[in-house]
Amino acid sequence: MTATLIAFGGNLSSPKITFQLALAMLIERGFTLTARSGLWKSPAWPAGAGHPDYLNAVVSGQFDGEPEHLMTELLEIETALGRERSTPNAPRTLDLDLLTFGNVKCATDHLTLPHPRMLERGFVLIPASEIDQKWLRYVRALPEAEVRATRYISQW
Ligand code: PH2
Ligand code: MG
Ligand code: MG
Repeated sequence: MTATLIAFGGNLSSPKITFQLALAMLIERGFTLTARSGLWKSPAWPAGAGHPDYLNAVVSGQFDGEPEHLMTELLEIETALGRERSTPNAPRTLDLDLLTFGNVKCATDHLTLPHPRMLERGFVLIPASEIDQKWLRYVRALPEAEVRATRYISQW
């Protein structure tokens, strides 16, 4: 079993319900949940495109298998829950990003670990820091306005 961190995001339909369904599907596929952040709301990044606000969350857990296998499961769950792929950063029902997988470092066409942009995004780092305080130092390095614009909503 390998410890792993997964980010959830969405800004179409009902992301809270979609996240609940996605987590249940992930558990059915062999993921063991150890902790989950609350639900956080933030403006769509990058600013100015006029896209709806996002809901985001991060979960940690254990997975028995290769990171590519987990990545395949994440992509299948996204598709099953209505994700359509159009242009980068287009609004989406569900985005499941593999952030870390044990100490694995890799960069292939399908998967880069750790996630290359995770240290730049408040909507990932703020929920992640609820689970593990080691991410707080990166939250402190974010622009203050970004932190203030990321609001706690509820458990889910
Ligand atoms: N995901 C994106 C693009 N922009 N903005 C926020 N606030 N949250 C996201 O999860 C997000 C985004 C593409 O994955
Ligand atoms: Mg993403
Ligand atoms: Mg993604």
